[in-house]
Amino acid sequence: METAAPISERVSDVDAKHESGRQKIDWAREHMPILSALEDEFTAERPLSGEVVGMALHVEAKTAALVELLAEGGAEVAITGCNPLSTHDDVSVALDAHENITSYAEHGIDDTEYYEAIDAVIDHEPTITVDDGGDLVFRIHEEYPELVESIIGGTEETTTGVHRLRAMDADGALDYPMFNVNDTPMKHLFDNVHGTGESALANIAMTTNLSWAGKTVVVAGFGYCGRGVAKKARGQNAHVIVTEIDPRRALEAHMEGYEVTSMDDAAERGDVFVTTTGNRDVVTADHFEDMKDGVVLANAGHFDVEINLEDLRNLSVNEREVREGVQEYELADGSRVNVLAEGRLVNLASPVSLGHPVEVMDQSFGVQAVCVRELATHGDGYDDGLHDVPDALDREVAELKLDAEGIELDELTDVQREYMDSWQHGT
Ligand code: RBV
Repeated sequence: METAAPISERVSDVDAKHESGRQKIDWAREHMPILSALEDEFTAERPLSGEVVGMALHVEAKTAALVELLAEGGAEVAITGCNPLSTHDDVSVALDAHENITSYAEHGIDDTEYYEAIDAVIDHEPTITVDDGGDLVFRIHEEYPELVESIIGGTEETTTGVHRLRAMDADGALDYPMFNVNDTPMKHLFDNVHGTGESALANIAMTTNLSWAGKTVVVAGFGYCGRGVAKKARGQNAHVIVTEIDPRRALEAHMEGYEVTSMDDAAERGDVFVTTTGNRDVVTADHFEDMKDGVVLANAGHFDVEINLEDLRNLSVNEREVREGVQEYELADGSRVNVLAEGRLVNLASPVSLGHPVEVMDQSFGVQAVCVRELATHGDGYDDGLHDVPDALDREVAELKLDAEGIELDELTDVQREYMDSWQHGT
């Protein structure tokens, strides 16, 4: 099978890219106290010695800080992107310059090249896999099952990847242990809520240069990402409408003070639509023709399936780029629908995108780092299948963050501990 060459052999101006990539990584590392604390431990103890870590993540500065930490911990690392538009080539080149890191990630590659890069990572015969969206773990199971034997385990970063893994686990088809990083508190309570909320809105604003104030913003899905987007949009003085398919989540959104209605109803009322459902066909032919002229559509879910672009193309009589990262579709009645970042996750795939804020990724990647350490040091203790992140590891990352912030915690007294552990105390 054809596999990709490392990025440094494919792009021009390698030295200049290296320099700007290095600068971006250094800035990020400077603001990642959790990874810095782990760096001291990893360089002293080298817990990942002898491991080969294969990764498919958004290759940009914060991810690079994680990759370098794993290399400092003794691992050989091979990495590629998990989305064709989220890679920063300069960061990819800077990573590739490290003696124990090979990066295959390149911006703007097509589907064939994307999988050639995944295959190139798998060619390193990883003993541990780190995924965002599950492309590595699924590819290994489907195309390289002979490698499963030598894999200790893996980790999964995002909601969509965890959905896929759950389905696989339920079928008994997940043949090595995987940590569900997304669902651990130190990840989704911060990354999905604040990270997606802040970065999706920031990227939509920067890509369009339009204001939130006074706009009607339709947020599809009130999961952790949706509630972050809704909260931050309200904070920017938008009127927020939420759409849901789950009665409890719809009620939560209602009790948070948002207007809740169907997408059919919201279609004609929104100025900006942000999808965060993780599902396909959320905005479709049923909706485009009802929309206001000049409406803005963006997706903040992992895959580019939430806004049905095929439907939109079929309905449109004209299509053009009206601004970098903004594609305008003109419908037969002359009304125009603007789609950002080709319907790919807007906070990472728009031309100005930087992904989630640094501090948030410090937490998510702190969890990733301790999970990789756990696999390298105690991986034998986990059966095949999907596992929660052990609570002690999640707590360790929280404590590192509190330390870095200088935030004090109270401690239970012995009497309090006894009270909490007892079922005999009553009124
Ligand atoms: N995400 N990564 C970044 N490296 O800048 N920003 C967001 C970054 C992750 C986030 O954790 C989320 O779960 C996933 O991207 C969706 O693909």
